[in-house]
Amino acid sequence: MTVAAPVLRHDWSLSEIERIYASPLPDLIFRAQTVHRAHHRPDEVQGCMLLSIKTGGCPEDCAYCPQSAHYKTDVKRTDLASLEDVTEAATRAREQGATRFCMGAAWRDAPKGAQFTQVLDMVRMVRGLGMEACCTLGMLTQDQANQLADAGLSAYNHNLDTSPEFYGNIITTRTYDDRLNTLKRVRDAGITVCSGGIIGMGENMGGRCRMLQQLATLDPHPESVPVNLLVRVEGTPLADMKAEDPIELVRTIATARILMPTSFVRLSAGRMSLSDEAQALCFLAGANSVFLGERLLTTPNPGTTHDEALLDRLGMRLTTSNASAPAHAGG
Ligand code: SAM
Ligand code: DTB
Ligand code: SF4
Repeated sequence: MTVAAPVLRHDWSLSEIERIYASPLPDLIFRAQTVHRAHHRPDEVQGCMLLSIKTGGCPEDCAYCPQSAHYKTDVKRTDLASLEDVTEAATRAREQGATRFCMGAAWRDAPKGAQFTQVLDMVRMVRGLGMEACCTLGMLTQDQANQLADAGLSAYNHNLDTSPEFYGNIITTRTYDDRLNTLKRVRDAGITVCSGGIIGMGENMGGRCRMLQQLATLDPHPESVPVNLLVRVEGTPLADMKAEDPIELVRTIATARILMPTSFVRLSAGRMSLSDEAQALCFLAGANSVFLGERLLTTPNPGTTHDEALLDRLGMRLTTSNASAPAHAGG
């Protein structure tokens, strides 16, 4: 359900965002719910399924990431998966209720040549199954973005991850501007943008608001905004971070919902460390998508049986219709 011509703002100031974020929780949730209900069905969440199509050995040094070659983690490196294996996984995902299938690869940038052609084939296959297709392959050239668009890619995931000021504490092998440039290429190719970040990496409230400001001042807004709670993986520099207060996740989601009313806000990584009640609060705050299945890319996720039971308890359900790509202009 969408409402005609929503008023979307792209000029949010940091102080405005901080005021929203820090408002009393009942006020914050009320405002987020009001915005949410004007643009989305409050009892539905989209189910997305993730598959790691090329795992580990990544040359980037993202401090949170178990797939970085800079850190010694339990992740086993793999080559690019075969089209056959990915077709099987996508078919299973659809059977489990997913309407979006996301393929992730641990690359600094998308490769040229045969491997890229193979990814294009995967995109066509997923679209052929009637699901939205999303990829996250690292940085793209304009030509690669255009080819992905031609293959029918619905969305490209490329997260800003954190605020521009905090970014250097987390990643040194590429810049914030590199990220923004890829997002621009994706947008120019006509692919919808999926971009969000991670909370719980030691940033403060101002940092979270600055990240949200970066996302909400993109014009159009990203159609999809994944909010990840750091999964603290043994061997990564952030393994011993103190656990983030789930209420901060709820506040981040509610603020994202208020700033970007028509976007999908995705409750992404980190659900294994959230109670069902905390997840319910995230839905009240305007999250309208989750990843299904027992695995994200390399780390565990609650799994479909648990999620079905949770949604059932909440009187909610997975979205069954598949808008082949979000119909609304997004932002
Ligand atoms: N290599 C590509 C890239 O960085 O864009 C795609 C894959 S990367 C794993 C996709 C996103 O997953 C990252 O941008 C980050 O936001 C998220 N992510 C990775 N490890 C995570 C962790 N331990 N906890 C939470 N989110 C994580
Ligand atoms: C996103 O923002 N979160 C997903 C998806 N985009 C690709 C990935 C989460 C990965 C969590 C760590 C792992 O499982 O390796
Ligand atoms: Fe590589 Fe992406 Fe992990 Fe960074 S987040 S190390 S770019 S796979």
